[in-house]
Amino acid sequence: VKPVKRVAVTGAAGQIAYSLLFRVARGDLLGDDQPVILQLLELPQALDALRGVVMELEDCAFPLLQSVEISDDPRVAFRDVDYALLVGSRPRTKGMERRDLLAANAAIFRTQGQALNDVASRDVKVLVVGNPANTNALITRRFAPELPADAITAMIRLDHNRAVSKLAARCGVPVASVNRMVVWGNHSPTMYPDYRYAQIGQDSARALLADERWNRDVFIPEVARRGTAIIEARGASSAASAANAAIDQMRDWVYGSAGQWVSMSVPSDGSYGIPEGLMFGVPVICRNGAFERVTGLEIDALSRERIDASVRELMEEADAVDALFSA
Ligand code: NAX
Repeated sequence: VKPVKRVAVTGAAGQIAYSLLFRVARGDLLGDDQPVILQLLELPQALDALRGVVMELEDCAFPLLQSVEISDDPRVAFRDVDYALLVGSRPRTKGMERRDLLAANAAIFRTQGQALNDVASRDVKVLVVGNPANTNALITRRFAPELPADAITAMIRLDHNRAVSKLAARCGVPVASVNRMVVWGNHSPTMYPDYRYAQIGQDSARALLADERWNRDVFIPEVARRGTAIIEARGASSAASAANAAIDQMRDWVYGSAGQWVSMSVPSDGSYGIPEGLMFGVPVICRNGAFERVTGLEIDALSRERIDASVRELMEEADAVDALFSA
């Protein structure tokens, strides 16, 4: 039997976690031969609800689930963890200004970054899901200077999966035949789903689909607005699909993406005109427990415009964060 791995999940009483925890416990993240301990973090007022979720986890009798620990203290929840899925964050409430939202999350991710820095495994992999995910990840990194620069990523995989699914449907092919999809930028409406390099089997998607209007008027806006469409239809935001994307992104990072391109928000290395260090969705290939950025792609005028819009938005947030912590 493999030595047990510790997986932290924050926001563990929330709706994404309600799907995520059960899938991690049954082996969807780390494989069906990998025992896990779940270390769950919640706010004090949600611990009672979380106890109910733990009861349900127990009632599944998952063979791989060795134990479940709960806490409202990140220094307890993150102790020795190998993987951390940071799902909980402060949602925007009515009348709340963007600035206040950023400040509330800055406080959360500062504390969590410091705790990861101090008590997590030195090989920890951290995936930030809670919004604003890219900037929350930037803050986490800032306060976890002793972890490797590439230890923290933010989730753009849900947008990537949405883009793959939409392109496959348009071309009438199974999703598994689509490779080299890219989603650039922020997990926000400025994101840029880009299938210029996508392949359908051996063929170029672009050659199969020379319809630039569909790209501009349907594909890009509908992928970017998909989250809103789900809220309108379901009366609640994406949960199972978000949990699924978190598992996809972390599992590929851990076990490799088998040569496939996947989109991850990672610290920019300065290429593609994205300022170095900014947490930005880019194409990567995962192997040997690490991600390698896909380099050398051509950026045409539309791509430049879209990437720059995300850069602007994320730079504004990064500047606001700087101002908060230097004040
Ligand atoms: P819920 O409101 O259902 O759950 C969030 C949970 O986090 C709550 O139980 C809350 O008590 C807890 N929480 C808040 N602050 C905490 C803290 N400091 N420490 C520990 N727990 C804390 O939200 P849910 O639908 O599960 O979504 C969670 C987050 O994912 C939200 O920020 C949401 O915007 C974000 N999403 C990000 C996506 C992405 O692609 N990056 C897509 C899905 C989702 O919208």
